[in-house]
Amino acid sequence: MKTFTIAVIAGDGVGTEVIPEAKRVLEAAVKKHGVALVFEDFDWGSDHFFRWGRMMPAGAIDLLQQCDAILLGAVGHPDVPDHTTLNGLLLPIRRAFDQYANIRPAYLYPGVQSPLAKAKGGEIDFVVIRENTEGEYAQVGGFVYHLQPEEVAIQTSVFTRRGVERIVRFAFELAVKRDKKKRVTSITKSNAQGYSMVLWDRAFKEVAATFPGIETESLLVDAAAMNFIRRPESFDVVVGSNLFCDILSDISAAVVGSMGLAASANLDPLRRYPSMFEPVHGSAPDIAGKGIVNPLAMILSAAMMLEHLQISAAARDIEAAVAAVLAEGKVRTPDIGGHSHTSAVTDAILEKLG
Ligand code: GGG
Repeated sequence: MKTFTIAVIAGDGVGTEVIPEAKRVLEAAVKKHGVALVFEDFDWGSDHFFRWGRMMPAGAIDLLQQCDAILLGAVGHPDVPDHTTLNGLLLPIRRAFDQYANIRPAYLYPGVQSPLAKAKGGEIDFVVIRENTEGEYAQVGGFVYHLQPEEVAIQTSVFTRRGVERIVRFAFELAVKRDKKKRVTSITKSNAQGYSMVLWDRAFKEVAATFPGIETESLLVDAAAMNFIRRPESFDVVVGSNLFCDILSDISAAVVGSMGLAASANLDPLRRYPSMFEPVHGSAPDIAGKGIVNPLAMILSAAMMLEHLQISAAARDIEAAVAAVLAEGKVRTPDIGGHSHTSAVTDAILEKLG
């Protein structure tokens, strides 16, 4: 029997609630396909920070590197600054394993109500591809006159030709593979960011020329934000920088019904290192501990992990089970208009998986 080792970082807040649900579903899904998963749990996150002064131990990356993939719940705690939690755990993992492609699907499941009155199930179906290792998240900068009245903060974005070309090429290859609208939309703000985003636009044009069968569109990020709401059905693959696509993928998640349905994959497309799979949502301290968090973003992220590990039949089984439960509409958490508890949603998925 083929066995995969999965590193599991539940993290903070609702992360600790959705991870056990994803494990239950994964175990049931792979069993039918002659595959075994061994979960290695790491208790890293804000509690680790309170005890040891760091979000994860010094040797964390070496431990993760031995695994086939990483499942992450959420990071963030009201008593720890957000830049500490993010720079202490999530961002170093993305960079250490060169997980340069962050894939964030936006699909309006039949049975889920979009806040957009005219949107019908199945009609919104696109993927946001976020550059995941550089750009505005490069952490280059510093303070001058730190904490003094005349304080200065400098934050520099880093856009490399290699980094832009590879993410844009990834987006085009995905548009070919999806075989849907065959359209790639590039997001920049080159009227204001006259160096980095101009480099992006040039690289986009050059890569696009090598994919003659794919239609292209270039939007400024403000126009993209508007069009995600005005004409979401027109998008197929959307590619943009680290910060822009982080923001836009919150809009796309809202448009397809809930952040609680938004899955994501942090991929090393070259498969040199483990890739990481996490819901787009954070630790959600406002609902943490109430047993009402929607587990489906985590469960769908776990399905993306199975797809990446080439256990595709099991991934498809999970996606079909999620679609069936959402279409029936009997069991759902409050974020999508229901009254069910987190574990009841997982139970319904397990029932569909048989
Ligand atoms: N699911 C992991 C998590 O907690 N994400 C929330 C977050 O703040 N992510 C930052 C980012 O993806 O840039």
